[in-house]
Amino acid sequence: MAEFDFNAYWKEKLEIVNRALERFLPEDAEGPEILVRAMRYTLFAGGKRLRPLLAIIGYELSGGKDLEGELLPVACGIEMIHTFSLIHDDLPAMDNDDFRRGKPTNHRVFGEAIAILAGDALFSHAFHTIVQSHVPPDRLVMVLREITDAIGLDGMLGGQVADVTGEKKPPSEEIVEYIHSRKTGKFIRASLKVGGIAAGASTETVKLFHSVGEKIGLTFQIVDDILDEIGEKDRLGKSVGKDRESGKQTYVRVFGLEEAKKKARILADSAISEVEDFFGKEKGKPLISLIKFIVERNY
Ligand code: GRG
Repeated sequence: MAEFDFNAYWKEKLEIVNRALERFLPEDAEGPEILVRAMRYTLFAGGKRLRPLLAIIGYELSGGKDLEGELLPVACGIEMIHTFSLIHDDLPAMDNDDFRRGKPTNHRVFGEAIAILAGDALFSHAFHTIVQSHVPPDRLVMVLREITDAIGLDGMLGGQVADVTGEKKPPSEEIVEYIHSRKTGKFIRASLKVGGIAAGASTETVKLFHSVGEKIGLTFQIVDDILDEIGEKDRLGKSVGKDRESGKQTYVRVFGLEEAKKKARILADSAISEVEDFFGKEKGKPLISLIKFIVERNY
C-alpha cells in the first residue's frame, strides 16, 4: 500500500482553501477599499489553515461528497473567525504584539481603528460566507450553533477574558485549564465536528469528533505554550517569550516544561488511539497525521 503523504495532502487542501477564500473575499469586494485591504492583509499572511483542514477531514471521514458547495463556505468562515481573533488578540489593549504570521501585525500597518474594524468585518463576513453553504438548513443551523457556542461567552470570548484577567495571578491549574479549553480548544473541536455535521455524520461519529477534537484542542494550546518558551521567532512568525513576560497562565508556567511536553504527548496519543479504533489506521490517516503534526510542530 502506498505511503500516505501528509505534506502533499495538506498542501493540496491548503490551496483549495486559499482559492475559496479568494473567491469569498476578493480584492475587489464591495466595501471601503482600505477595509478590504486590511482584512485580506492578515487573512492571506500565511496561516497554517489547521481549522479548515480539520473541518475538511471531518467532512471527508463522514462521507461528505460536495466539498466545494457544502463544506468550503463553512471552512472559510471558520478561518475568517480565526483571523479576526488573531487581529484583535494582537491589539495594544490585548497582547500588544508586533508580529503575526511573519509580518507586522494589522494595527502596526493600518492603525488601531482600521485593525479593529477589519477584525469586526472578518467576523461578520464569516457568517455571510458560512450561510452560503449548500448543506440542508437543519444541518446548517447545527453548524452555526456549534460555531457560535465555541466562540461565545463560554468559549473563545470567555477564555480570552480569563486570559486577560489571569495575567499576574498566581499560576493556577483551574484557570489554565479553563483558558485553554475555552480560548482555543472549543473552536478547534468545533472545526472538526462541523465537518461531520455538514456531511450528516452519525451521532456516534459526531461524539467521536467531540472527544478527539477536545484532545486535539488542548494539545494544540499546550504546544503553543511550549513554543512561546522554546520556539524560534522566524519559524513561528510571531514574537516568543511574551507569555512569560506578561505573566500569562500557561501550561509551562503551571506544570513546568517537561510535564507540559508529557501531557501534550499523552493527549495526542490518546486522540490517535480513539481515531484508530473508530476508523481504522488506514481510513484515519489524514486525522492521525494531523494530530502528529500538532504535537510535534515547531511553528
Ligand atoms: C469570538 C467575539 C469573539 C471575540 C474573540 C480576541 C479574542 C476574543 C480571542 C483571542 C483568541 C486567540 C487569538 C487565541 C489564540 C489561539 C492561537 C494559539 C492561535 C494561533 O493559531 P495557529 O497556530 O495560527 O493555527 P495560524 O497563523 O497558523 O493560523
